[in-house]
Amino acid sequence: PAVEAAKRLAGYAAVDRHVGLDQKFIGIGSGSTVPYVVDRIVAQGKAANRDRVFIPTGFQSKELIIKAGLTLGDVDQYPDLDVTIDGADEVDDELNAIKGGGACQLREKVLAEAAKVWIMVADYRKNSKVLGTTWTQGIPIEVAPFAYAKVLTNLAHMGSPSVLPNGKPGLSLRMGKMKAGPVVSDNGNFIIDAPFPPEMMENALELLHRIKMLTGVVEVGLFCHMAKAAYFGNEDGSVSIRT
Ligand code: DER
Repeated sequence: PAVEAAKRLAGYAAVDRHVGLDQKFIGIGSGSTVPYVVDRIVAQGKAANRDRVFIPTGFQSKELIIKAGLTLGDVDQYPDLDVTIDGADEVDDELNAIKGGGACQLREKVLAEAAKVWIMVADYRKNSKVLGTTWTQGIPIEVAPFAYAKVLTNLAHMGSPSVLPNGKPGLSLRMGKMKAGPVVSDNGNFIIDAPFPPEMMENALELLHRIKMLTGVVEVGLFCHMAKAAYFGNEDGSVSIRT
């Protein structure tokens, strides 16, 4: 309940600050925090939402918009957004983020770049200094299925460990839980989770560029120098805002 309350705090605060009547074209991200963003937008009332269009970052986000009775749009029709609000798996003190826990990072990054303002919302667990401190599962990387084995090998050569210091699996192809075989993204690709040691995560932008250049990589779950602000709900009912 403390985490849910914190997610709600972050979602509400971000909407109150960044979704006004001037914001018509709004990107909605993925995960368990953005439903509070949508709730807060719906609470602004029918008149406020009548002329707005909401663009999703994937299946879950699309369903959220439809169920909320908001107008659904596509990034093809609305390539320039006023604001996109999305969750994050971890955020460092320079507003770099690990994203892709929900395997939606390709469309999320497209909508992040399409927006004049990109905002992250998260509970206190995601508020970090160096990426990889709290989100230890690794950087989610969307890869073309044909190339996944080669990309795994290249990531291992780059220094991604197959076993974490705590003994848990490290570098790996993300497997389905209630589905035999690997997770398949909304774009029909696989996801590799690649942890890296702290000294490599400290330079997230350099790591992003090195990973993105590997043949077969479609998109990397590192969002560097993109966010205008991150809103963290705290256990004590306060909200921390990093800009
Ligand atoms: O995949 C993502 O990047 C999503 O935004 C998600 O992982 C955010 O996490 P949340 O469910 O804690 O909001």
